[in-house]
Amino acid sequence: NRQKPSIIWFTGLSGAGKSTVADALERQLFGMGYNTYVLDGDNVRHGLCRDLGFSDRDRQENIRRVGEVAKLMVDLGVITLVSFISPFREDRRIVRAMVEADEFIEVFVNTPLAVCERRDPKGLYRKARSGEIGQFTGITSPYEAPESPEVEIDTSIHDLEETVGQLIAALRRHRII
Ligand code: GGZ
Repeated sequence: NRQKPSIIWFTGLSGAGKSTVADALERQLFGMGYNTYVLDGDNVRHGLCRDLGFSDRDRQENIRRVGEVAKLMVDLGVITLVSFISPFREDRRIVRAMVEADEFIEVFVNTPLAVCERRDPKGLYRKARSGEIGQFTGITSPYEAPESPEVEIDTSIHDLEETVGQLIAALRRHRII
């Protein structure tokens, strides 16, 4: 199997489905024989970025570090799936510019805020509404939607299997796989 090492960058609100989709896509790609890795808050914010919180500056630094690691993974020949809210357009642009133009696929997980808030799997939206936690993306902290993402998905209208199929097709179209 031939693969083009690249960064598949998932951006979207908390609860939009980024990690679920990235994990399912990784399983599918791994099953097809590709060399893949998932970077997300679970493995990064507890280690590499455990000194960072959710201020604008900390998010910017979080994304910068994740971008540097993703670039190293690409140098190793890996299809690297990256799943962070990454709310700022400028920070995503900087990471995009770190690799070749055809090595960065931005996936906008455009699940409506109302749906994310209804899902509220960790109760964070409720806490954000009550003021228990501050600077929460979509409520008290901004989310800047991508203007021209390579792929756009919405987990409120398509199930996981359809969404993964949509992404596999996009990766073929972009000659990643
Ligand atoms: C947004 C927060 C916040 C605040 C904690 N704002 O749904 P989750 O829980 O599992 O994923 C969210 C995660 C966001 O971390 P990222 O590293 O992806 O953010 S960024 O790219 O902006 O640096 C959420 C949880 O952390 N979380 N507090 N205030 N999300």
